[in-house]
Amino acid sequence: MAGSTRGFSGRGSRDAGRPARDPRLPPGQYDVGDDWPVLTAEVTPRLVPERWDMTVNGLVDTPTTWTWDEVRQLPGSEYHGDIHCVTTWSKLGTSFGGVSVDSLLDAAGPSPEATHVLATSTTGYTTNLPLADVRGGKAWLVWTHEGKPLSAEHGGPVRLLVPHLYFWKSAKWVTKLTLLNHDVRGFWERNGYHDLGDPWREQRYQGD
Ligand SMILES: Nc1nc2c(c(=O)[nH]1)N[C@H]1C(S)=C(S)[C@@H](COP(=O)(O)O)O[C@H]1N2
Ligand SMILES: [Mo]
Repeated sequence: MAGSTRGFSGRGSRDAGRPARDPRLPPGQYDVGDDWPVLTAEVTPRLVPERWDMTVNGLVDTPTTWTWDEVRQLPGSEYHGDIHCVTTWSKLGTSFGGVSVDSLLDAAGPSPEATHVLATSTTGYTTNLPLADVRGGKAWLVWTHEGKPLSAEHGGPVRLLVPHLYFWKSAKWVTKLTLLNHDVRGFWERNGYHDLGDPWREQRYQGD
């Protein structure tokens, strides 16, 4: 086989010489590079970690609250991968450290009828998720980014991270997950954003 066609197989000549689109980018997204934009609908709260806590309540066997010290004693878990904001930036190959949401749910014990989660921030920001989308290693509570403490602008001391969905689902300054037997729209979902928000299906707005 002729070696000269290497890299061009299956592409029209129109694409010859253009860099290939990174396959990690969902449709309609661009690579923001080393930047990390801040997108916040409210004033950034300055939280003292020692006074922050995390509650899992609603349809669970044992409603549970963890202090900052207690949450850091749960088994550590990291995410290495990409994040995607609905405003079309994606940040590729980044990393976060914290705990899996599974650890919290395992302790609280979701009731069989629980189907959805409403995440609430200390600021009152809310976002809704199917329970299945925060279980099975798909969601984290994180307090480090690339090895350093998460800044207040990006949700520190602790934010939710649900990287397989658009980033508005990753509530900054998260303090509560409430398990429900129905879906209740959060802040952006009431303002027209999609209830699920899968970037690979471009679920940006209600009806997408
Ligand atoms: N509490 C809270 N969480 C939030 C938001 C917010 O306004 N308040 N914005 C959401 C949106 S729209 C996005 S894209 C990401 C932005 O996170 P970043 O500022 O760390 O990039 O946080 C999400 N979590
Ligand atoms: Mo966003």
